[in-house]
Amino acid sequence: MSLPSDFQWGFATAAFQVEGATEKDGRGPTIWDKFCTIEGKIADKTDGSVACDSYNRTAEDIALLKSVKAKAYRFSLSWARIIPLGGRNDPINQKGIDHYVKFVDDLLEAGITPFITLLHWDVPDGLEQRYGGLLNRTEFPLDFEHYARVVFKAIPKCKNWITFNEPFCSSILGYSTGLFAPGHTSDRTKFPVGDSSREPWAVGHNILVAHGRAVKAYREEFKPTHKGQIGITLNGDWAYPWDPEDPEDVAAADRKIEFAISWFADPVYFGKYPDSMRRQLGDRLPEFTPEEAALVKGSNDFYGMNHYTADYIKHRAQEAAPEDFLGNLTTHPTNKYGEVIGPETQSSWLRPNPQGFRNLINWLSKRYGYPPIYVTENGTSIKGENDLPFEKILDDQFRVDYFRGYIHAMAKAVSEDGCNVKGYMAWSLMDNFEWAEGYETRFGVTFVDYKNGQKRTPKKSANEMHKIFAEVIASE
Ligand code: PNW
Repeated sequence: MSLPSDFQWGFATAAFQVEGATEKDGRGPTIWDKFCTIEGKIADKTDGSVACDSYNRTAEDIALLKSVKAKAYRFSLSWARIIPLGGRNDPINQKGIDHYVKFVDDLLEAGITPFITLLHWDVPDGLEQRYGGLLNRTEFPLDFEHYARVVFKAIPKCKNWITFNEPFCSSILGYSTGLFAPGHTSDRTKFPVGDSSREPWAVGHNILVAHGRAVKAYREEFKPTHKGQIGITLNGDWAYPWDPEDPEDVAAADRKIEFAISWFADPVYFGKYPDSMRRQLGDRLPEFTPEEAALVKGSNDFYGMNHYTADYIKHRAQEAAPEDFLGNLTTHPTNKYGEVIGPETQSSWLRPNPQGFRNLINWLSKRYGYPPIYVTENGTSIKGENDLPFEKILDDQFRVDYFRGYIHAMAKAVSEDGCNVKGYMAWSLMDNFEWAEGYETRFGVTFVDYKNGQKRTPKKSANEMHKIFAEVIASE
C-alpha cells in the first residue's frame, strides 16, 4: 500500500466539452463556438452546442460521481457565462455565477471535493474581437485577473484552483498547427493565417503573466481567509531517446520535455525560460520584464500534471525552421530496435506507456524540488471504440488496464521514489466533445449516447476505478 489515506482521486471534464447550452442564461460566444463553424476544422462537423448537456444535468452528473465513489471532481468554468464579453469593464452575468455556486454547493453536499479550472481553452470571443485575445500582452492578463477575482469572491468554498489548462496546447495548437481555436497557422493553404514563428511564444508568455496576476490576487485577497491552493496545469509526455547509446538523442529527449513543459514550468519555479529555448528561439521568445518575472516566479502552490503518453525522440542535425516548435528533433512511436512504445489508440498522438508516467513524475520532482503534484488528467481513447456495439463499448478492458498500469506506476513514484503526488483525476468522467476530433473519439469512463438524449451509462472502467485505488491506498 503506497498512497496516503488523504489521497484525492476522481474524474475531470471541461466546460466546452460537456456543458452544451451555449446560448442559455446569457452565455456569450467563445473562440471555440466560432472555430467549430469554420469548414474542415472539426472531424465530424459537430460543435459544443449540446455536447453532454451537463449544464442542465448537474444533479445527474453528481449522482454519477457518487455512484463511482469519486472523492474529487475537476471541471472548468465557462468565462463567457460569468462575463459574457470577457473584459474587466463588461457586465457580469449573475445567472452564470449562480449556476456554478450551486454546483459547488451540491458537490460538497455529496462529499465531493471540487477542483476548478478557470480557463480550459474557451476564451470569450468578445476578447478575441476586441484585441486579439491571448495575443494581447497588456489587456489579456488584466481581464483574466479580473475574471479570476470575480470567481474567487463568488466561490469561497472551493479550495483547489487551476488557472489555465495546458498552455502548450493553447499556444501551439491554437497559433502554430491551427488544429485548435482560434486556428492561426503559417500554412498558407489553411485559414486563418497567422505568424507561427512568433505568435505561439507570445501567447505562452501572456498566459504565464495572466496566471501570475490571478495567483497574486488569490494569495493577497482570498487565500488568507479561504485557505485554498492554486496552480497551473501543464501537459507533457515522457520522452525516451530513439537510440539510448547516442548522446545526441539522449540530450534531444531531455530538450523535448523542456520545450513542452519547462517552457512554462521554469518561469513558474525559476522566473526564466529554459536556456535551450532561448538558444533556439532568440528574440522570438519574449523576455520577462522584472515586474512580470516577479509575478510568475513562485506562482504555484502545486503542480497540475496532465499526462497521457510517451514518445521516442531522435536528434535532428538540420537547423530548425521558425515554426518547429520542438526544435531540432523528431518524435517516433518506435525506437532504433523497432520496439513500439505502446499499443495504438483512437488518438494518433496517444500510446500507453505507464513506465513513462513514473519517469516523468521523477523528472519533474527532481527539477522543481519535489513540489506537491496533482495529476489533473490521465486517460485513454480506444481504437475503434465508437464503432463497437453498445455492450462491447461498456466492456472497456483496454481502458481499465491503462488506468491500472498508470495508477500503479504513480503509486511507485510516491512510495519508492519519494515523489509528492497528492491527487489524481482521470480523463474523463464521460465521453465528450473531443475538440477537433468531435464526438467520434471517446475518453469517458461513462458512455454518452448522443443519439438518445445524451443518456449516460457507466463503462466497466467507471466501476473499476475505486478498486484500482483500493490496491494502492491503505485505507480504501
Ligand atoms: C487534453 N495532443 O488535451 C485536454 O486537456 C482535454 O481537454 C482533452 O480532451 C484530453 O487531453 C484528451 O485529448 C490534449 O495532441 C489534446 O498531444 C491534444 C493533445 C494533448 C492533450
